[in-house]
Amino acid sequence: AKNPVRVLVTGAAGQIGYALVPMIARGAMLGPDQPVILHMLDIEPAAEALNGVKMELIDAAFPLLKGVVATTDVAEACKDVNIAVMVGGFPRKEGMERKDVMSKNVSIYKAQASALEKHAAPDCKVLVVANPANTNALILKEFAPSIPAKNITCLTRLDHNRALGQISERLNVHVSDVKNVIIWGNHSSTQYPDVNHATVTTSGGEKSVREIVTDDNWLNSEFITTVQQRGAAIIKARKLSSALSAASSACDHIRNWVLGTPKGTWVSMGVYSDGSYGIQEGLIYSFPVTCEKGEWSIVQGLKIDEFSRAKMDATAKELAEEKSLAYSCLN
Ligand code: NAX
Repeated sequence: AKNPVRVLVTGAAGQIGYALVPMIARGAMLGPDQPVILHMLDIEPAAEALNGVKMELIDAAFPLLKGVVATTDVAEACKDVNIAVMVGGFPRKEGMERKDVMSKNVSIYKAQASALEKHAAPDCKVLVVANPANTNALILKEFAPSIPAKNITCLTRLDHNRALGQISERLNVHVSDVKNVIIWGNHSSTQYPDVNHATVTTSGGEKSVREIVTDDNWLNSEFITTVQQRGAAIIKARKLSSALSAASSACDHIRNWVLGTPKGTWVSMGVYSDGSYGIQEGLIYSFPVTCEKGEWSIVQGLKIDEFSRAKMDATAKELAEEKSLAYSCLN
C-alpha cells in the first residue's frame, strides 16, 4: 500500500474548508488509491468549529483518511506536509481600504511562508486559494526562499472551469467535451478568459470553439464578463461566496499537477512568470500549463492577437500594482 500523503488545509473551519476536506479524504485530490493525513489549521476564534470538523471527519469513516491533525499552531500544522492548500486569510470587510486588507494578508502569508519553509517536506507543493490569491502566493514565495518557486502556485482553475461551463451551457454539450480555454492573469475581475484556442469534441471530431460559436459578439463580451463576474453572481444568489466549486477546483489543480494533465489538454494555473508571452518576471500570473511527473510547464507558441494582448497586459498591470501595494505593506 502507498504511504499516506500529508495535506495541509489552512482556514479549514471556513466554508471552502468544509467542502474541501471531505473531497480530499475521498480521494478527489490525489486519487482513489492514495491514503492521506489531513492537517487542518485555523485561528483561535475558530478552534472549536475546527474541532467540530475533525469530529465529522472521524464520523465519516473515510477509508483513505489515515489521520487528522486539527490545530491553531502554524508550526504543528505545517510539520512534514507534502501539499499545502492555503485557504485561510483575511477577508475584505465593508468600508475597509484595499491597503488594510492587503496589509493583513501580507503579514499572514509572510508568517506562514516561514512556517512552511521550516517545517514542511522539502518538496512541498503549495496552492494559494485565499484572496488576493496571486499576490498572497507571491508573498509566500518571497518569504520562503528555500521552497522552489515552481512549487508555489495560486488557484485560477475555478475561473478556468467556469469558462468551460459557460461554453458547455451555450453549446449544450457536455463540459468534459470542452477543453483548452485559458485564464490569463489575476484571479480578479481583470482576468482574461480566452477561448481562441479552445476546442469541443463533436461526433465529427474536434472543432474549435470559435468555429462552432458563430456569435463572436457573445464570445468577445458577454462570455468574458460572465466568467469574470461569476464570483459576484454566486454571492448574490447564495449570500455566500463560492465554496463547493472552489473546493472542487482546488482538487483539480493539485490532481493535475501531481498526476499530470491528459495528452492534448492544458489547464490554467497561477505560476511564477518566467517572461513567457511577454509577461514580466516576478509576478504570479495565470498561464495555460501542462503537467507531467509533478511539474507544470507553460504551453508555448500560442498565437496572441491584438485583442488578447491588450487584455493580458491589463491584468499584468493590475498584478504589478498589487505587488507594489503588498511591498509597501512590508515597511
Ligand atoms: P471563510 O471566511 O469561510 O473561511 C476562511 C477561514 O480562514 C476562516 O475559518 C478563518 O478563521 C480562517 N483564517 C483567517 N486567518 C487565518 C490564518 N491566519 N490562518 C489560518 N486560518 C485563518 O472564507 P471562504 O469562503 O472559505 O474563502 C476562503 C478564501 O478563499 C477567501 O480569501 C476567498 O476570497 C478565497 N476564494 C478564492 C477563490 C479562488 O478561485 N482563488 C474562489 C473562492 C474564494 O472566494
